[in-house]
Amino acid sequence: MARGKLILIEGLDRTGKSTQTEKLVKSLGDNALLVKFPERSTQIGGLIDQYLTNPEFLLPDQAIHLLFSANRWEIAESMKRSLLKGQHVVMDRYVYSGVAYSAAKDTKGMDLNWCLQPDKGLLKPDLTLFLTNSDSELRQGFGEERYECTDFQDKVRGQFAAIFDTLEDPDYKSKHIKFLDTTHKTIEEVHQLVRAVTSDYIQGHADVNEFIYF
Ligand code: NYM
Ligand code: MG
Repeated sequence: MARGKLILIEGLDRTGKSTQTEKLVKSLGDNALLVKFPERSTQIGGLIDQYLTNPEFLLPDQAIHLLFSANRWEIAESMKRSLLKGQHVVMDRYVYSGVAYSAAKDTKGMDLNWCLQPDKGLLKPDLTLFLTNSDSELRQGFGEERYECTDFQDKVRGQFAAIFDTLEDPDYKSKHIKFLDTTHKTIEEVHQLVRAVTSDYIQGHADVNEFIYF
């Protein structure tokens, strides 16, 4: 039986990832599963949630980085089992967020390469949809969590660009990563785009069964 595809929707805060991952999973029907990172319901996820929501809960930048990665490793095996059963797995954030948000802190030694190492060996997405949006109202109205402010988001944007321009393999990038500009588009218009790109990919790669790894 053909394995399912690992599909990732990535981007900065407030670019519509959660809305779009939910809509995509629904449109794929019974055969798809939604996985959101960080997955806050596990033990490690509980620590991550405290770090994000409580400004007094302090951790060294290296430690929280490793917890975000460990949170992916916690779920890695069950994701692989679902894919092997033929289910598509749609993720809301994954390794690229892990690397970009941590590297944006400018902590000594935590460059892109350092940040990627703990995720080495995780499954690589078959298809990444990277959502960008330059609607000016998105620059206001961030939530209350750590990282949710304009200055830091600008730094994260720079790190995402550096990942895709210098860290990621150009051949992988051209085949497996699509950039979708959602500026001035409605939720439904973005969904139609996301759906079209995803269905094309699934149909065009129906017979590819080997996995790719970071
Ligand atoms: N985040 C997310 C990281 O810093 N590293 C990671 O590995 C992941 C998966 O968590 N501002 C950050 C980005 C977000 C925050 O995610 C919470 P969300 O999708 O806003 O709930
Ligand atoms: Mg958020």
